[in-house]
Amino acid sequence: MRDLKLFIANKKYSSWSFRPWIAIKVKELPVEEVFSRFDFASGNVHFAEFSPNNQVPVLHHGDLVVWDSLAILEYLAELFPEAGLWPQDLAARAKARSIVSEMHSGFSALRAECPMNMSRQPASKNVSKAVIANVERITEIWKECLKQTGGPFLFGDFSIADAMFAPVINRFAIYKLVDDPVISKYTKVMTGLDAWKEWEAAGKAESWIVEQDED
Ligand SMILES: N[C@@H](CCC(=O)N[C@@H](CS)C(=O)NCC(=O)O)C(=O)O
Repeated sequence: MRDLKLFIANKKYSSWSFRPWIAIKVKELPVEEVFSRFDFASGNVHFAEFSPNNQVPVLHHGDLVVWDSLAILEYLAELFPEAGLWPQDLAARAKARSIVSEMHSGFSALRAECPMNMSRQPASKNVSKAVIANVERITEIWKECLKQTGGPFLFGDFSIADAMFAPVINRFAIYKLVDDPVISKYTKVMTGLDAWKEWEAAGKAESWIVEQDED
């Protein structure tokens, strides 16, 4: 497979980039990474060189351009069916798509108040009731999936569901939002992945600061 390029931004902060990136690494897909750092002062105008909506992530496959993290993951799942990006079982796949869609279209309070940040030292923070409700709902989803499948990932093997929730693992940890043994175990599984360690180390090594993602 030639000419597959994933355009991403800062590993410290870019939660949307992290989703397809971690799936590509875990499944060892032949996709080249192209890094382009944030420049919010300019409105990230340089993203227009490769992105139709001025955002990352974006996947280029030859002349084809696919944007939006979930659309990219769906395309990769079709391009590499043997990778098992979605669960094999029809009912499990439907459930995985349901929770992925809930993540993609929801939890805005958590995303706005608690940005992903690979360098933040874990410390609790005052959050709104809306964030607490988001955290409770995500905890409920994860616990139900892990109970039903037995883990170690949400649907047994690593899938798009784990990739889509990966930034939430970081948010829960750095803002100390959950204290639950099942969530701790799942967090250890995710943060123990070589792919996770590689992304985190690269994020920590970045010196650029995005003020609105720091507190
Ligand atoms: N729904 C989109 C969101 C993409 C998005 O918000 N990306 C952020 C980076 S994590 C971005 O490019 N921000 C730059 C900007 O909006 O100027 C997705 O899933 O890919």
